[in-house]
Amino acid sequence: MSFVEPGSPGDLTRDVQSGFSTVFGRDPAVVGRAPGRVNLIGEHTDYNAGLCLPLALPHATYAAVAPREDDRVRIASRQVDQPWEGRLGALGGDSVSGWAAYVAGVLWALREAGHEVPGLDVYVDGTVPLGAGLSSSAALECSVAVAVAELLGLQDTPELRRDLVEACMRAETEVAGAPTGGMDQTVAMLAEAGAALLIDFADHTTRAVPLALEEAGLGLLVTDTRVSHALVDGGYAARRRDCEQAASELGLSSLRQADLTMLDRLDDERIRRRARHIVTEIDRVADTVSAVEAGDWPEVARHFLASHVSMRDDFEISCPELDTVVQTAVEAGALGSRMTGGGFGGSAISLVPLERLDAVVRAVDAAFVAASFRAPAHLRADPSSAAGLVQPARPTSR
Ligand code: GAF
Repeated sequence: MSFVEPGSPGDLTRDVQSGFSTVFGRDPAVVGRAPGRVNLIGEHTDYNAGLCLPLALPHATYAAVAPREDDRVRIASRQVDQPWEGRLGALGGDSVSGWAAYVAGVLWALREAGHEVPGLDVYVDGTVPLGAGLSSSAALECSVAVAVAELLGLQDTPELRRDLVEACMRAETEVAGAPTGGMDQTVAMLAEAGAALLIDFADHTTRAVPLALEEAGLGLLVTDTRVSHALVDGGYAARRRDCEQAASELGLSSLRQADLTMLDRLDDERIRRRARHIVTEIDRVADTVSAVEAGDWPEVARHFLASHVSMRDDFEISCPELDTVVQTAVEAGALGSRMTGGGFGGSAISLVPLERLDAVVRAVDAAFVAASFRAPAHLRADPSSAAGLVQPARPTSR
């Protein structure tokens, strides 16, 4: 059974440092690390002032950074051939697009927040699968944010972490152009190892929900369908617009205030279904937290399946590959399974008895061969810790 491995933090730190040195001909001053995420439940609820329950993956992005004497910014990555180079003043403009916009956007947002970000060299590397719906973008933003915060001498406090979440969200929505809701950046900056993070987007409060998976003989299996998902494509924004239309027709500031009976007032059948997904999904998050805290894993699994059906039928963001993972995983012994993340491809998450992990992976692989789908990739989602530094800043020759 082969999984996409998270890699050892020591090796990855050395790799990103040596990649930086090869590209820029000097040592980095600091290395930041930020995890990818998988969401247990609560999809498209963040921009509806709702609840969600993500966790940090052990897979992470590493950003090696050093300040420069001038006002230039150079951004390079081991995963992407084309480096980006420009001036500090160009960071928020049209000159930066694609992956580099997530990095440039963070620097721009920190400057907008009043920080004196200097010219920088940035090199990134890591093990978060790209385009798999596992928040490689937020991991990239947050790894850069923690590294630059250290260079700026900012103290690592809960307030700073909230400010960095804000900066990373602005990078994503205003510079990269992905109209996302904030779940990914919040969990990357605030997750706790061994727990999922309950986020309430009505007031932006968070609470760690410990996941006693091992004790229950369970594991979380993430299956990347390798159907590439991109949040800058139109589907995500269209769902967001439908939700905003529903709230506005109901005279509410967000669908968090809606209940199922109100939805009959929505004339358009599609808009009604979109709203029904959000209203029922928010309830499922609350019920899942209760079930996790009661150790009632079969109940958690029932919510997984109901969530998947809601996303497939009401929100219409699943695809044949995701539906195949969910159905096959359950037939092969998973307690529950659901698509996770923004949808239109990406990954599914399955709650699996440890002794059935092998069988579930094999069954999904075989089902993909039978359906002539591209081979999927699998990874173990052991709940991990939030973004941080992996190397303390040290003086550099500026
Ligand atoms: C993506 C977005 F970035 C998040 O904000 C969230 O809306 C998620 O899709 C769906 O739950 O990851």
